[in-house]
Amino acid sequence: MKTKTQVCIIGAGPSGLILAHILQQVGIDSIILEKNSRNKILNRVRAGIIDQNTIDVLKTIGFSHVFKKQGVIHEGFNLIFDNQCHRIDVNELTGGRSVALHPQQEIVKDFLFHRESLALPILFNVSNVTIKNYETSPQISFNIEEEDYNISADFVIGCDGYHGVSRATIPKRERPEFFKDYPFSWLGILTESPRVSEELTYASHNAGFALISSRSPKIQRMYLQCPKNSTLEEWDDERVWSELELRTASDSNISLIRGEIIKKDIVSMRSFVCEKMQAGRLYLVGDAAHIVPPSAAKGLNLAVSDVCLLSTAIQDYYQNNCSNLLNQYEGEALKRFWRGEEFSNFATRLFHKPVNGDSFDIRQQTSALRYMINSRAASKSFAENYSGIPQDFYSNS
Ligand code: RFL
Ligand code: PHB
Repeated sequence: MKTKTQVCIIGAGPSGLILAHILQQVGIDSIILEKNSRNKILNRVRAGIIDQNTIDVLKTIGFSHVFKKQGVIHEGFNLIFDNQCHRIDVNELTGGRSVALHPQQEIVKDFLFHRESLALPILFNVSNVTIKNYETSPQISFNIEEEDYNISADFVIGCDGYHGVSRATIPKRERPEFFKDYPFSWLGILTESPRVSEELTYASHNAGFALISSRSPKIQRMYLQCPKNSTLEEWDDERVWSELELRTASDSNISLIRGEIIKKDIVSMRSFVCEKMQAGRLYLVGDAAHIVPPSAAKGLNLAVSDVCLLSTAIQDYYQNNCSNLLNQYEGEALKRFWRGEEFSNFATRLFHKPVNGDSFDIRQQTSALRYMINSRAASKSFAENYSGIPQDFYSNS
């Protein structure tokens, strides 16, 4: 096994795999260390929607074939409230920007298979990852099946998600962190049933939020707002379907078709940001540094935004012996992250039933939804954020 590399990447989620791919394309070598098995990472169900910025990145780095498939590009979405269905035409409102239904497992699969086809190093079932000397010359030690291993690297990149070890390596007193917990969760289901609409449907109802998304023409992904401490035992299939039907009922022809529920999970809703994204030669990327509630489908896109900034900076370091972009990484990434965080928080408040909300809160929410539907300025602003703020927005601020 190699014991030296230019970039050691912790975590084989989308951040780690896409970063390794971009680095490889510009001749920079990396090793990926992943704590889970290959099978587990290939079967992890998470994001469904990617925005225009991520679509553009995937196209640029050689994955454009995905977007030629029918039904992948979504030019808008449906929003149901007061039992009326409104279509938000994202493409028209933004002058040509869209989102894509491209499930996270497909992204992980594509990048993993590609890396394996090139026989590039990725180690699974790695435990006890420890990062030392990250200020000057990183040393990464770990175990695989009780055996000890060590790697030295020019850089170590934490792509190991919210619960990873990389962020925790930086002393807590050096990490300014911001946290917001929401007073509800999501119950997610995967069901074997046909697609009922060509685009996603978000519903804001007195009984709570619901979302109809999809994974394939035969497998649908749906979510329901549920109490924060809800357990799966409280949600038998009959209750799930009747709540989904109640919350998504409307004057449109979107009508759920019940099928077998093949997976149920509870998703926590929280916002978190660690403003220390660099410590010496250790950098944090994606969920390792920050998370958003999934209401506005932003988390993976913000991770890909970090990957782009950092890969360009690492390339500049090796090709031009210049550290300026590396030094700017944290500030640039945080500017983009806080935009996504604010929008995710906004969408969460807009769509969800306020918990313990008094009649004042509920009237404010209704007014905000009406404004979003009826004001071109408001729907334009939503569409601009949902499809991903273009990168040139950040060039002068
Ligand atoms: P990940 O995907 O968590 O990957 C981290 C990887 O690191 C590994 N790891 C370690 N490896 C080695 N040593 C350790 N000590 C390690 N600790 C952890 C893990 O096993 C894993 O393989 O982070 P990454 O790559 O930054 O990607 C972030 C995205 O996964 C996340 O932002 C999105 O899933 C968020 N999200 C969505 N984002 C979107 O842009 N669009 C969506 O439609 C969308 N839907 C969602 C979502 C997140 C959801 N949940 C479950 C919170 C829907 C849901 C329900
Ligand atoms: C999903 O398909 O999992 C999904 C889609 C849109 C969201 C959140 C999750 O806003």
